[in-house]
Amino acid sequence: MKTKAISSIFVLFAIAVGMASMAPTAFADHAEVAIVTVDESGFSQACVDDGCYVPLTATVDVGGVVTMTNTDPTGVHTFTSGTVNGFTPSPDGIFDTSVLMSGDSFEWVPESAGEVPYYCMLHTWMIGTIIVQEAAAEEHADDHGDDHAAEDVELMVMISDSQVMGGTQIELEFNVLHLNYDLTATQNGEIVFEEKGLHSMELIATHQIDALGSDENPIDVEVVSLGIGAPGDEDSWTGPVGQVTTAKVVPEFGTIAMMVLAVAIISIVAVTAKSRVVPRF
Ligand SMILES: [Cu+2]
Repeated sequence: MKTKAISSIFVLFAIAVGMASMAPTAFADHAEVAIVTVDESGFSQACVDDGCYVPLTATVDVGGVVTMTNTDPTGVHTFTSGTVNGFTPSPDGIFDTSVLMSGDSFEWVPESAGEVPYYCMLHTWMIGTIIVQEAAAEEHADDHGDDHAAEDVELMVMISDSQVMGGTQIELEFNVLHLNYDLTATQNGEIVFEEKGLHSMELIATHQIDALGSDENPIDVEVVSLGIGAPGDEDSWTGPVGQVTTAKVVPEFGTIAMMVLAVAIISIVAVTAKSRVVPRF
């Protein structure tokens, strides 16, 4: 697998799906989603905190339709998939609206599940995320015989890594706040990192591992969800429990950067019957 040294490209994500009974129209809601730009987002970065795209994180099913519209009367914008590192964009080619004049729209139909970050190539402070989920989640719910209609609770964890001073820094990016999880990393069958009951108040958590992965000796990273909620208050935790995400970490050395990214591999899943949607604290 080729990795670009300079920019933070990741790969990987994974996971999926627990369910619960809630709003019946939940799935219909993900068949299509509309994303718009915030007025004057091209002139100032004032929109950054709340999001220069609305919604900032949009969820859609695989095969659904994402309609991206530039509703900002004061400027032109793009929706370009990829990431921005500082002010340096790295388009990943998944989609690109190219320049949208005010009022113009673009439709994109995602073909695979995952988390797709995007930005505006003209104003790199404008960034957003589209979470593409398996429409199959729906059928799963039915399998549980939950006839009051189901709604997904999906947990996504994106794992990326970089080499930092002789070790590996693992960055976990979650789509929910307050995830409690176990993190284990193994290399050659030996545990090189293991911590149980971790809690992430933020969407991003980083962990330093004192080992380097290589093609021959990749590091396997495993994240197991324990539930979502305040640390120490297990009884009130919701969300997928026991979901596992793994990533095989095989850094490649770049010619320039000390930061090399690697990554990948997906996997997977498990389902729990009891969970609630979008926890709030
Ligand atoms: Cu823009």
